[in-house]
Parts: sequence; structure tokens; C-alpha cells
Amino acid sequence: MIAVFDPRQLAHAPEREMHNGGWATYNETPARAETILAAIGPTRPARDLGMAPIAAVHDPAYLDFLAVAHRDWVAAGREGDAVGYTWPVVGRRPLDLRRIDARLGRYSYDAGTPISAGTWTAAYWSAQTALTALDDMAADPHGRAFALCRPPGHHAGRDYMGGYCYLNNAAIVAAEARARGLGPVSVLDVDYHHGNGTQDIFLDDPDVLTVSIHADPSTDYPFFWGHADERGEGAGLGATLNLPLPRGSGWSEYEPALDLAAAAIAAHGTRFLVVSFGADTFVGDPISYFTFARGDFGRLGRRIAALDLPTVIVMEGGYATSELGHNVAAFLVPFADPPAATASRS
Ligand code: SP5
Ligand code: ZN
Repeated sequence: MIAVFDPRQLAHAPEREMHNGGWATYNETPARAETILAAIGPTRPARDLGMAPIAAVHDPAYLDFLAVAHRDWVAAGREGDAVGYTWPVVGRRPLDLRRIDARLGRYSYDAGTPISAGTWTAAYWSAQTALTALDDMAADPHGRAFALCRPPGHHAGRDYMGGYCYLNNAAIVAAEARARGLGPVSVLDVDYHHGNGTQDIFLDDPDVLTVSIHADPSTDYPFFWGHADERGEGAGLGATLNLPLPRGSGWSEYEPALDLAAAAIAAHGTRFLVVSFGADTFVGDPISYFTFARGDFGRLGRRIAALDLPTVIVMEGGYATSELGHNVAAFLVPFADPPAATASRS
């Protein structure tokens, strides 16, 4: 199976994040990518496919902000990573404010997503990694490619960062695939956390179905999105599906949700699939509460590969670093098999 990784993604290395009222060591480390790299075999580097597919998804003022935020932080006399401390309440009027702290608040929704010196470079190459996987997917014998993206993307919206995410790699691939006429497109998000950014980007869009299986946002991050009654808006009503599960869920709770997701993907007439893959459903994940064993990642991969669709898998979360590479590799194994072989196994 084709896999893409670009080492410039390692430039993103924030030191700490705000968690439950105090500073904690940053979970989304360069070591995550390195352990996945060591477990999955050969990868190819990203090519630069430019800003246009990124700008098709993200707001231009937000992109300008991301590119200069750390420089402006340093220019304001600050040390370490740029992080906001004041956020506009929903419904506040738009203001064109210049101070770095105001812009950090305007373009984020949490304090867990700092901007380090290398963040823009890494986020740019993370998006290019996903786009290169889309470009190269056709060269794979079964039309599947894995993008080893870091930083992850599914919490980033059109004009906001959050949840360790800056550019929404999965949404960028989905929009580009649609632009190339590969649709109808569906995004299946199997990270532990709800993919709020992806949902927001396509909320009123009937063409791109977004389906997310995740921890109930009543108890888990990102709290304000991902509830079962969010079904899309306007013309996109019905093209959003949320399947929240309680903490403690394992494969026996997950599999029926996956069946509902598969039925929705089929009903959408899907011809191209983006998978937002997080390994934070693992029982040993330090910030998550599902109970997947290693073998469950193989089951999940088999079920998704059996959909028999051209597929780009985009890496999202997963923080049990010592197990992460093996869990990701277990998920990817079925995608190297021909679709018929995958479908015939249970
Ligand atoms: C892509 C992804 O999986 N993002 C998850 C973002 C979750 N952020 C909120 C959880 C913060 C937990 N911090 C725990 C620190 C302990 N060292
Ligand atoms: Zn996650």
C-alpha cells in the first residue's frame, strides 16, 4: 500500500498544553510520527501541490494568521509557544483586531493547540502529505493510500484551530477529490474524538457526507459538537451523521455503529472515501476511554477496506506512543489486500 510521510512535519513541537486547569506535557509529539514510520515500512515524501487546495477549504485571513502567528508572538516579546487566553463568545460581532492575543483567540477555540516556531511549516507539509496521497492513490493496485499526517487535522475548521489541529487534512483531500470529479465523497472519522472541524466545513454541503464515530461529547472533548442530533444544515441536512458511544466502549459496541456508518456511506452513493484514522480508541490511550485491543484495529481496517472504495487514510490522533506504531500498522494491513480477499474474511 502506498504511504506518504514528509519529515518537515517534525518541525512542529509545542512544549505544553492547558488541561483541566493546569499545564501538561504536550501529547501530540514528533515521536508519534516516528514510531508509526518505524512500524509501517517504506514511505514516499510529499510533493508540493501548492496553496490552492488548502485555500479551497480554509479562510484566507486564517491562513495568513497561521503563517505569521509565531513570528508576531516573538515580536510581541513573548517566549515559547503562542497560545491564546481570551476567546470571543459565539455571536460577538466580527472585529478586525491586530494584537496577537486577540488573533489567537479569534482563530482558535481551545488552549490545547499552541503554535510553535515550526508549526506552519509542519502543518503545510501535513496537508501536502495528504494531497500527495490523493495524487498517488491511483498508482496503488487497490486505489488506497495512507497519509502519515502530523499535526492532525480533523478538529480544525474553515477559520479555526483546536484539538492539536491547524489545517484540516481530511477536508482538504475531500474537497480536492470532489474538485477532481472523483465524488460523491464521504469522510469516515474513526478517531476517538468527534471530527468537529470536518463537520463544520461540510455542514451545509450535500455533496460530502461526514460520518463520525466517537466518544459522547457530553463527557468528552470537543463537548460542543458531535451530538447525535447534529445532522447537517440547509442543503446539507442529512449529510452529517454522528454516532457517539459511551466511555468504555469496545469492539462489540463499535461494530454496530460501523454498520450504520457503512450503510450511510453506501446510501450516499460514495465513490471516494477519506478515512480520518485515530488510534486513540486504544485501551491504553492516555487521554481517551475506549477499549480497543491491537486486534480490533485489524477488524476496523478489514471492515473499512471491505467497502471496496478508492480510499485515502489520513492520520489523526493516538497518544499511547509505545503502542501507536503497532496499532496503526495493524489497521493498515487489510488495505494491502485485494478488496475481494478483504471482503471474504470476517
Ligand atoms: C486529534 C486529536 O485526537 N485531538 C485530541 C485533542 C484533545 N484535546 C483535549 C484533551 C487534553 C488532554 N490533556 C491531557 C494532558 C495529560 N498529559
Ligand atoms: Zn482524537
